[in-house]
Amino acid sequence: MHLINCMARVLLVSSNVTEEPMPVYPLGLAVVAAALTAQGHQVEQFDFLVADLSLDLLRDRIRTFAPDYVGIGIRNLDNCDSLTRTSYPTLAKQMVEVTRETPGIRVILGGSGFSLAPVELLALTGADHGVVGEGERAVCRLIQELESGRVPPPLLRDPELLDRDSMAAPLFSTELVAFYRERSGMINLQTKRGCPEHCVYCNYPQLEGSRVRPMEPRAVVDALERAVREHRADHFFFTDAIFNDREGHYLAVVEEILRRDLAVSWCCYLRPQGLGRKELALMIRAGLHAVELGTDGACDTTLQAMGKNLTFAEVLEVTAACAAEYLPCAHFVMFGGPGETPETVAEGLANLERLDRSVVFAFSGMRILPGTPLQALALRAGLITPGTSLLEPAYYFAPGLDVEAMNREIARAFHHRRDRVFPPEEGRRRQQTLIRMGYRGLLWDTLLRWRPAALPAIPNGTAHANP
Ligand code: B12
Ligand code: SF4
Repeated sequence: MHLINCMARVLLVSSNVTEEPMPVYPLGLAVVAAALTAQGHQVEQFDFLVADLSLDLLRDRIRTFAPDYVGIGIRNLDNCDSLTRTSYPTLAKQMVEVTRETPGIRVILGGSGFSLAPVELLALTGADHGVVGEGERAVCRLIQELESGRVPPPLLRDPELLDRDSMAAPLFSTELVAFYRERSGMINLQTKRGCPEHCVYCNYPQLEGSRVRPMEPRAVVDALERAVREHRADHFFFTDAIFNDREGHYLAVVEEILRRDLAVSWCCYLRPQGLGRKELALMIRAGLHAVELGTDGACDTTLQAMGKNLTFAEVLEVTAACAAEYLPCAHFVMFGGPGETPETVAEGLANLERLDRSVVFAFSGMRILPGTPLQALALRAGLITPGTSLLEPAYYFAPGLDVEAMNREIARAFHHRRDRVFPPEEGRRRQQTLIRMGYRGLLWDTLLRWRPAALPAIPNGTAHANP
């Protein structure tokens, strides 16, 4: 893209105030900030959580910075917990109202939450434009169009997925890094986009595409190194949908970290399949200190009904490899979805008992996200209608299943085990206790009773080990 003549002032605002399971750095916003800055625009970043949820501080920033455009990032629609429901989009509406107090500002929405229900969110908030999906190129084009006096449609989506040279590295803000290091002990980075799997409930392929698009390993590690050097960050979360892609691109990133001998520690999502001690050991040498496993189903019947392309035997194998390498791991498992019956609940709970030396988080029901195969299943089962807005959380429960009985069974099986968490509210309660005790980071790793062999020291006084 050519550099535009007109430089605009753009205020990027993160509307995410979720602190569970931890506050997360607004990475998408930082990526968009980098792309706009590279185009010559003057960009400032404002985080509503850092600003203590103060609309007055937003008002002040708009007054002092006098932006031409305000870009509001909507990351989450809700917390995906059927037992304690939340909904966040009204916050973005209030922010749009604040910008409207100053005439002439154009408001652009974007982010993963926004991209799930763009039409509804544009209508709800009254914003001028929205960018669906990847933002870095689309938002530059949108502003270029507007600056040239053209009138683009309200909703834009980049017609093509970005390639490895056009995915931007984040522009971290010193103020925000300091806040998130203090509050959650880590910041985040992405090494690739896309997921080729077809899990029925999941919208990641919709958000990022179904082709794995790795970033240049050197560029990823440059960003990591910059964050260490410029912001004293030392602990990271790689936000890839699946870090251990089948083609093994992740190993190139790991090797690049090792080659530069960076003293960082990090965690990521791993697919519990095709992963042995050799790969884990290499990652641990490069700083991996804990993993979140996308297990999702507790027995083969439900794994298959979810389209996971995964067996419970494979889950057991990877869990054993993690345990052998003293790598803390956590499983996230949903009950009540397609194919669930009282028999599969019993089988699943018995299977989970076999997951040694790992934490298990269980969830009741599956959030129905727009555009997923689960939405079609729910329509067919009469759980929702074509007119149901999925902006407010709706959950899939297998027709005929006694949900209360299932929840009781899970609670009973998890009772008295500190490495088993259900209902999710229980996780929040424990999280608050650990935070009060001064812990930061993933926190669930503190629920394991054994101490990992090569536990990295987390400077700034926070810990990731057992209390
Ligand atoms: C990694 C991840 C996590 C990690 C984060 C770790 C960390 N330290 O960062 C963990 C496990 C902690 C987590 C937790 C949660 N997550 Co999460 N997470 C993700 C994931 C996989 C990637 C997010 C990411 O960083 N992407 C990389 C960045 C670069 O991409 P991006 O943010 O989408 O930004 C791009 C565009 O959206 C756009 N863009 C972004 N902002 C803006 C702003 C403007 C103005 C514009 C124009 C464009 C734009 O441009 C960017 C660059 O292309 C997404 C799913 C996905 N594939 O996107 C879910 C996702 C964001 N999470 C989701 C949810 C619900 C949650 C939780 C509430 C779950 C829970 N109950 O615990 C919590 C909330 C945490 C919090 N404090 O906000 C949902 C949100 C939507 C929804 N259903 O409400 C998603 C989409 C997954 C899903 N199933 O739908 N999450
Ligand atoms: S659940 Fe994980 S593996 Fe399945 S489609 Fe989503 S990101 Fe891919």
